[in-house]
Amino acid sequence: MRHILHADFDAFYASVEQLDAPELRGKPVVVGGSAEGRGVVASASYEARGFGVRSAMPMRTAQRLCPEAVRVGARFDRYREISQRVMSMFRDLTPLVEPLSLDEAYLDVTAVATNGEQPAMIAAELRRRVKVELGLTISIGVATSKSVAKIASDMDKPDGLTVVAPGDERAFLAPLPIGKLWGVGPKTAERLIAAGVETIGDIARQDEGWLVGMFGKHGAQMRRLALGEDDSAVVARRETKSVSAETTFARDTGDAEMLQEVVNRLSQRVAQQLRRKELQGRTVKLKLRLSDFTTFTRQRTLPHAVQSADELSRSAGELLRAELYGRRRFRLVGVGVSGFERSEAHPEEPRQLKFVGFG
Ligand code: TTP
Ligand code: MG
Repeated sequence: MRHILHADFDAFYASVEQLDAPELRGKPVVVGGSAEGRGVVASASYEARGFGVRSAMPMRTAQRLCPEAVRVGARFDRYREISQRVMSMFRDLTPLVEPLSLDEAYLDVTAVATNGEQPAMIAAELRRRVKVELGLTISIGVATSKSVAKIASDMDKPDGLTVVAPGDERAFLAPLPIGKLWGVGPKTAERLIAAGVETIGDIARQDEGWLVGMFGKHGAQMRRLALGEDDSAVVARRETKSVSAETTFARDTGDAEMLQEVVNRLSQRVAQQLRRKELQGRTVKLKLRLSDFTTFTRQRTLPHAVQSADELSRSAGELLRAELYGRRRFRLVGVGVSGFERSEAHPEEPRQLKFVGFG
């Protein structure tokens, strides 16, 4: 049996703003772009939620619902810094930490619990430590699986702790609306409700064949989750510190044109990874290995963060040209980027459920 925690900061961006500006504490605060700029609410303090303000709502609507709300622009560097600190607190407890976003992670504390500590106590102590050391509240769900822990962490927000004891999973889930179940989006929910299935308990009671008939393989999975059966593992992931690509030549070369072409190709590969991880970096690195196996790197830090293959190959190309002298021949070339800032093409758009920058 596993013991899993799902931890999620309360009103993360808004709480960080209230932490850094004490005059905002106790007040309705919304983080996001301005109404004039057609901004969207990224995070709303619980005071603002009392007025009906929610994430992903147009800022204009938020201001209509709560005219006295204070709007603050997002400060991603600060959120990232706090995120790194909380993730490292999690890792003090267990290496099995799976971040889902800046403010949310699964922790597998099975080994810690085997040493005699109750999972509920582990969670309570973690919440205390976050409050004392970061000045922020985090809600935690404790359960024997990821999916139940995630639902549990949301039950008693803000500043909540919900423990689902082993064996209680099915009873805990039964009264909850189907939309809480992982994988039940609005469309699936609509079809289920039309068939009279409204709670997770209703799903658990259905015949598996009926669910499979409606939703295929996904229907069987839905039923298992509704019964509290989920044996998916917590997959430890660390923050990406750098992204790189390199290649070793079949034959050493000193040909400037060919080397630049290789740099271009590697830059494309790196740029693709950066895009996928939504990262951009300020430090561009070129790695070189000579025929005699001497290996060294040259790097430069740019005034602004880059992501595109063009910008990468230009910078790496300049570093390369400075190394092409004499009869030097190369065995290996690599291109890398570090010094990340998260690329925020559309920072205020509703975020997807993924942990950008980790993995
Ligand atoms: P959430 O954990 O979903 O929201 P929250 O922490 O603000 O509030 P709570 O957990 O107490 O319900 O998301 C974490 C952060 O991610 C949030 O503070 C801002 C950002 N975010 C967006 O930028 N857009 C969104 O649509 C959502 C949901 C979150
Ligand atoms: Mg949160």
